[in-house]
Amino acid sequence: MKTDSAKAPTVKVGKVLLIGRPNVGKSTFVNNLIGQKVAITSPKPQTTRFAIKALYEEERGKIIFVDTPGIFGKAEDRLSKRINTRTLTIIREEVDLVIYMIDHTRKRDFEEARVLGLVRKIDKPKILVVNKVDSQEKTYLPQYKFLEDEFKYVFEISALNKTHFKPLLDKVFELLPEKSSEEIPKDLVYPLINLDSKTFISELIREKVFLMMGEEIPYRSTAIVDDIAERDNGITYIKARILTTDDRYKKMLIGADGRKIKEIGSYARKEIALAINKKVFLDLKVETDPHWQETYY
Ligand SMILES: Nc1nc2c(ncn2[C@@H]2O[C@H](COP(=O)(O)OP(=O)(O)OP(=O)(O)O)[C@@H](O)[C@H]2O)c(=O)[nH]1
Ligand SMILES: [Mg+2]
Repeated sequence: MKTDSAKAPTVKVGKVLLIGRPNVGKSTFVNNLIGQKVAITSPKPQTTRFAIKALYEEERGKIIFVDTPGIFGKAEDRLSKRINTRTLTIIREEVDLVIYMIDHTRKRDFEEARVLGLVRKIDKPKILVVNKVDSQEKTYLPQYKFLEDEFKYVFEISALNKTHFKPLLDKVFELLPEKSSEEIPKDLVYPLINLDSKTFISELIREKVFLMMGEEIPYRSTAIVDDIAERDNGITYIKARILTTDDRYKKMLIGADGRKIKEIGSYARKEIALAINKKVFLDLKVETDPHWQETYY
């Protein structure tokens, strides 16, 4: 006689590490899979500076996606070094599955080889994801073909257009361990993301700096939220600063007649208001702080 029916129901539960070079689309994938912006994205490499853990939940189970900063081959400045070190620590954390993401529109290089070297050392089931299949740019896919011998599971997706997510997600669920509800580890029942609201808002501001400022400035700047206060009139008042290493960057961030900072502030304010579903007043200033990389990262 069957006795299975007496067993507690099980679901698939686990942590999935996303790893890849900067700019391959890791954060775009997590956001579009979860259906909400949890990690900021930009066309510039090195957008993500710390691991973001985000919960994906559906009837099959729960997955924590760990979106990591892209690993750089050469970490020249202090911030890059610190980001790399932190990412290396994160990838040593216990995970159940690894998604190694590549961008076929970029040549393989020693940076990619370094990431592959790290992936090889992780003794967990692995999935190779080729991203940006929608892209019309020149493809370097032949340079990555050899990976198909190494990775048992290969999926081609467009993180941007959300295509081919289903077969990938089916495979992720298939490979994750099955657990009864009592066995679900505590850290797998986060709220949606592991960031507090100050950090989340500062990330949204930082994203606008990445999107609206030229080459060097995003890497020499960060955003800090000092205060979030609900006023009686229903408006959420946010006091924040953009810190940058040098007076000349400060000047560029402020712009002629303060136009640039106004533009950054207005773009950020709209998105924050949308994210927290409240009216927002954003008091945003720019300050020079040559040491922010030591103080805040
Ligand atoms: N065409 C195309 N572009 C994409 C796709 N996925 C991401 N991108 C773009 O690639 C750029 C980098 O995306 P991110 O998600 O910030 O990349 P990341 O891997 O998180 O980068 P880091 O945080 O710097 O490591 C952005 O401009 C995205 O819009 C895709 O499927 N197709
Ligand atoms: Mg990212």
